[in-house]
Amino acid sequence: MTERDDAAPEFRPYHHPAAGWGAAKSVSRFLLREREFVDGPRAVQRMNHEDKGFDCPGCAWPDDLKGLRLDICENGIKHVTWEMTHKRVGPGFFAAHTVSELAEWSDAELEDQGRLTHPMRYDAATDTYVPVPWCEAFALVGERLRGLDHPGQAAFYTSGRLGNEATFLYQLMARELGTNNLPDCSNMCHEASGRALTASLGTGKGTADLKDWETADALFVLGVNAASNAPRMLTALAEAHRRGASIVHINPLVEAAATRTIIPHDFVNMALFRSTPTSTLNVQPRIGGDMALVRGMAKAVLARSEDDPKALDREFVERYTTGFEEYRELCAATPWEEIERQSGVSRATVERAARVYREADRSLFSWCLGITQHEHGVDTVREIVNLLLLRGNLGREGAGPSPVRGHSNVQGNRTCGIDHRPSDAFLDRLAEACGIEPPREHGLDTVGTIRAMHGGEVKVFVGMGGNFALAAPDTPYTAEALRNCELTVQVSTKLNRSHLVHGRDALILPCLGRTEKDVQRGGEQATSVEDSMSMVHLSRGMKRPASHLLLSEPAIVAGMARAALPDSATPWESYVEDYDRIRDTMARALEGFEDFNRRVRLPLGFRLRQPARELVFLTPSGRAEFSTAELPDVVPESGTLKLGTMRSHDQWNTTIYSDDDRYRGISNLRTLIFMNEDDMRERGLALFDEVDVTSIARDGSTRSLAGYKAVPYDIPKGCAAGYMPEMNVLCAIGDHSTQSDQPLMKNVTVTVRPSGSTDSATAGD
Ligand SMILES: Nc1nc2c(c(=O)[nH]1)N[C@H]1C(S)=C(S)[C@@H](COP(=O)(O)OP(=O)(O)OC[C@H]3O[C@@H](n4cnc5c(=O)[nH]c(N)nc54)[C@H](O)[C@@H]3O)O[C@H]1N2
Ligand SMILES: Nc1nc2c(c(=O)[nH]1)N[C@H]1C(S)=C(S)[C@@H](COP(=O)(O)OP(=O)(O)OC[C@H]3O[C@@H](n4cnc5c(=O)[nH]c(N)nc54)[C@H](O)[C@@H]3O)O[C@H]1N2
Ligand SMILES: [Mo]
Repeated sequence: MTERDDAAPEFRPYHHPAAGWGAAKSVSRFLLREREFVDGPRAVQRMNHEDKGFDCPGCAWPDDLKGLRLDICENGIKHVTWEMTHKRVGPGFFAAHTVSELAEWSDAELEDQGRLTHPMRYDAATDTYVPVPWCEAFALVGERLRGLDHPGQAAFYTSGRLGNEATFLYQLMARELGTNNLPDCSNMCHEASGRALTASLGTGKGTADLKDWETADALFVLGVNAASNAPRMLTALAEAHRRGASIVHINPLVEAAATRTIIPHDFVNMALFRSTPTSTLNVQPRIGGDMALVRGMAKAVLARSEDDPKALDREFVERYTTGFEEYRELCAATPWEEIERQSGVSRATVERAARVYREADRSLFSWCLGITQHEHGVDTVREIVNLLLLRGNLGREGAGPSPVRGHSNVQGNRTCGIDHRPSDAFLDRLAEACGIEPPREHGLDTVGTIRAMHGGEVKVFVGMGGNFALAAPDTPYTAEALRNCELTVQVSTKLNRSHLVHGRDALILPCLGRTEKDVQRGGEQATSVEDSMSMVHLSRGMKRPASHLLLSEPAIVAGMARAALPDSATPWESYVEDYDRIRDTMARALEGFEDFNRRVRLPLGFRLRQPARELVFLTPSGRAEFSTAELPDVVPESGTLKLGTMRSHDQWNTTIYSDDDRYRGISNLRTLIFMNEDDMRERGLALFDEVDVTSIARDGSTRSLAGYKAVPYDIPKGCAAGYMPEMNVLCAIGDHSTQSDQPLMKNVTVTVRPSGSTDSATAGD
């Protein structure tokens, strides 16, 4: 990024297919910059390869079931290369720069320093980080944790990279200490999906797998920017199109995946510039309008079923579901005018989408943050399930719900115990398998932890990966919260903002990345991960570690645990010597992990059982449950817009690779706001005019970003979009869903006015 700082911003709408040569060019530029021409391509060949390679640390899209094809993507390559950079940030660097000085650097510059090499401790006298031996670092963590009045004064954050074995040890440590304060990144992404699917179907995960993607007659993709954030989905979409399936994209923006693609590994098509369409219908609801849209589709299906019995799968509904009559009445009682107004989509278009659904024998629904990061995220996912149930699109091939998860192992983290609201059944089994007495009281999630740190109730914060200071909402409030801690510990691979926004004491603990060899006393180790579709398989690094001082994540957890729990009967040391021993305990403690060590070594690993997939519903009624929530009011008030914060093509959450967003036609600019042309005209704005964006929180408080550039975009009137994490400043800490506690990152009420103007003169309508 630094090299392009002075370049002028550009906006040139993108008319090429997604992936293909544009992606290839971007990758080679990136490899060159990271000086990885030798190792990068070799590593990439080892990625996602049956049991011999490592799992791509990028997104959670599953590996090709055939296991033969190199199914990789531009952003996965960037992500791996980012970890394997030759640059290093060691004690010399920290000695040369005070923390106050580093705080002035941009986030991209911080990460660009390379891999962390030494454990470091903050020294207040010199305002620098100084090297600290591992044993002293662990001793400090142990001392502070033991010194707390009660274990609830500590919180243990997880970013979704962490392998299953380290995850299991981490939650075990927290629970042995006596707390369920296990905030994680899924509190910000798919908490709503988990809660909705549990309520409706009794399983918190999707039921579809890649085979289902390959056999569905209709694919519905809601609120995902697939070409950037799950690029391997492009292959599934293009193949679906080739075999004649319908593909409906539901998104306020027409993203690149909703047009055409050149499948990255399809070399013949790459050579001939031959692209495949990836969409048959694009529907652009207003931000937050999806629930009304899905309700409308259900209404249309039900109306049709009065003349056409085939429109509804009555047998399925009667046999496996409950609450159908109430839902049918609710749909009938929801007027079309309300559906049109709340969705922002005409009745004709809703009916068109409904017809695609009705005419398909097998339908699959996929979604991501565009659906979940709303007040009514849970209700919307349940509404999607309602629609699926109407036609028995569950428990059979080619059908079902398929949420696209974010971080590569975020789903595995939850499976292996990162849950601030664990069930009694989970805790009972953990207690039995590990001989501990876990706490029963629910713990704090991400927003709860920030508030508790701010209020002084949480004093020790441990971040297992991630970049909490930037990823969390309300950046200045979160910074105050972290600074209020007695001790912050960040287990990281690269320097980031969370190292500079720290507690009175602070540690940076550098760990091995997923691409690196992990050698313990028992030999070379592999760790397991679970993808979006519940496949668990082994990941084995092959690169020499970035520094001989790096420890593996299981070793770091064990080091902290032994220092904090001197009387623990858990064999921490023995676990770290050989991860098979951790897996043996996991096999006893976790549902579905029986015979773990053998099954995880099968060529493609194994799939965790999904009861709902087999039409077994672990709900109170023992059936799939229809929901009957009222439609929320999502129409922006006069003068305001609804803003969704999202990722550019060239970033990985808080890691920014460049200031470009290729598929949206943007170069050299991140401080922008995409707006509807009418909304711009009403405010007297032209392309790149500078604006002040002010958010209005539920409690009436306001937060502002000045000097953003307006960009006219094909987005419904009343809606706007811009980039996280810069825009997290606008997300008020109190604005989280009452259904999921997820921050409302896709639903921020804002006013936009030309920079320097006054409120009343220019606020549009
Ligand atoms: N390259 C890359 N890959 C990634 C990530 C990354 O940062 N970079 N992040 C990973 C993580 S942790 C996650 S959780 C996922 C995130 O994957 P996405 O969910 O794709 O992430 P966002 O960029 O937030 O994009 C959300 C999409 O939702 C749309 N949207 C906004 N509001 C609404 C709405 O109200 N309704 C509908 N239907 N759509 C809406 C936006 O237009 C955008 O297309 O990706 C993962 N993969
Ligand atoms: N406004 C807004 N905010 C959002 C979102 C949004 O859509 N809008 N999305 C939310 C979502 S879905 C998520 S998941 C969060 C992301 O939140 P996080 O997961 O907390 O953030 P990342 O940017 O993925 O973390 C990057 C850091 O992880 C560390 N790291 C990388 N690899 C490893 C590893 O192998 N081990 C360890 N220990 N550390 C490693 C590096 O030091 C790097 O700097 O952001 C959330 N914030
Ligand atoms: Mo995420």
